[in-house]
Amino acid sequence: MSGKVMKTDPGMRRKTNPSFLRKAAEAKVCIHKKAVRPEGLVRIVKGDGFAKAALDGEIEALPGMALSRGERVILDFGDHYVGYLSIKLSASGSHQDAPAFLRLKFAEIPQELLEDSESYDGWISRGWIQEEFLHIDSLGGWVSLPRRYSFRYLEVLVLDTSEKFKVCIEDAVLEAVSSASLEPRALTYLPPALQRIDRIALATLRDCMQEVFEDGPKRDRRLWLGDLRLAAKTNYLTFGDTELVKRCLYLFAGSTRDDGKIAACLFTEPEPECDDTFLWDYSLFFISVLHDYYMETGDEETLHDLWPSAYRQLETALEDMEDGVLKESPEVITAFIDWKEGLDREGASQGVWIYVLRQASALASITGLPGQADWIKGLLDEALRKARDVFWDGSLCYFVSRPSGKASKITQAWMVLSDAVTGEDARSLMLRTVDDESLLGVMTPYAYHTLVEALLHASTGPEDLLRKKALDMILSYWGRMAEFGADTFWESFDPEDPYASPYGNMQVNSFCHAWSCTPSWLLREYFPANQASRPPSKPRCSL
Ligand code: RAM
Repeated sequence: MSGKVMKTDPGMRRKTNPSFLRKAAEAKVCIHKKAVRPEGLVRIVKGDGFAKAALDGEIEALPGMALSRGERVILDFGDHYVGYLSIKLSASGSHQDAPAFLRLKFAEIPQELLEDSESYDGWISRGWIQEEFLHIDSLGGWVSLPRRYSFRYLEVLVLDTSEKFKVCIEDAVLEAVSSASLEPRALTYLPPALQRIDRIALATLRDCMQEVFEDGPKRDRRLWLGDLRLAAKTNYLTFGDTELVKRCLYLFAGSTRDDGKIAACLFTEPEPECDDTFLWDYSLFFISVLHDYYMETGDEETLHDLWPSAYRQLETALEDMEDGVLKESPEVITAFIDWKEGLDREGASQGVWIYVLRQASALASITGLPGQADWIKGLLDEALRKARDVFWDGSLCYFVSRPSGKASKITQAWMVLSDAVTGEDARSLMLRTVDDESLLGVMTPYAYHTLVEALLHASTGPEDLLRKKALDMILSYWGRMAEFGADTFWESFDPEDPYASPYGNMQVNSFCHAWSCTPSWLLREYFPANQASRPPSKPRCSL
């Protein structure tokens, strides 16, 4: 973690647009429910990297097990799910003469069950740790927990009974929830390792698709714009739920700062309300999500409704810029880009700016007022000029960032993705970038995605080495998480340091995080069954 915190504006005034919030409510999606029962009993085994779960008994044995003080059992639900748990308990022995005192711990990955929440020392709330302490005065019947959990493993630890009775778990059932309805087609033509990655990526997105695209159903359980952009793109090619994207767009435009600036994230409970955290790139990505949604659906009404909100993001972005370039603050994270320690964000932000200006330009030509398209064109010309003049270092042959003057992989990737550099220049830049360990690397799947997409975007044809490099990165990064036993992909993962956390302690990491579902998009988009029928890479704005 960089020591910097995200920019917040606690004193801000909010503005709501009731008509947009009404449209968000009308687009409300259907939550599908499925009853899931545990499949087996497991124990957690330490090993290289993360701990693993090993079979420890048949599930049929569970009701016959009588647990006394200090005893525990771990139920394995067979896959990662999000939902509500009910557990049927009874007492064995004499009449229950004291409360049964239980600890229930829910884990997305086995490693979480080895961590001690008492030792938690991270900088975000320990309240995210999925752990409950229950006093049950009268055992005998179902106990339903009110909270929604995101997990595969449930550990029940008996903290205390009495000398006279023990606790039995007769049954457990999870009501799993998701708004994803389709079963996306499997990529059976790909090698098994990639098919496995695709399956895990789909499960990740499925479990993040709730009433909105949540960033992670364990944490933060809310709608973040940067995550939404990637989840929505992946969803178009898989679950195909365009209503859910529309709902999220109207929510963001329906609750903003009073000057129309869109926040980095939004809460939906008890009422939709934007957060007071602002990330320069995330606000701009509202334009990107609207652009992609319109390209996917051709939904004129939504475009016309939301274009003014999108356009406003360009105007407010300028407040954090100086001389055509984002001005990064030494104290706060103005643009997110990645969690990578030591990252200067100005260079990559210039790429984001160009990327979004191109999409805004496309939308303005359809729906903008007179003068808007010209204004955007002026900004784009200036942004491209500044990319060269301010950030290109001809002696290093890389885009460098300020203030350190260092080059990072993510800066090259965003410059390529935005077509600030094109053709053979982009290709050779990405070829050098991918293997040059002197460049600052990336940390999150969010940033790994950007690198892989840039490799694919710069590739010139089916046989291009860049495509192989992109696949290698998918296999070595997402594939490594799979080897570590991931059922869904994680928020943060450093193959060199699997325990690293942006929050100072991995107990609060999310192990099902929407921004890491993108292999399902990249594989479908760039490696379709019939390669020859597809262009090597998509033009940015295909209007
Ligand atoms: C974290 C979450 C979220 C991300 C922000 C920037 O709080 O992981 O997904 O978008 O950071």
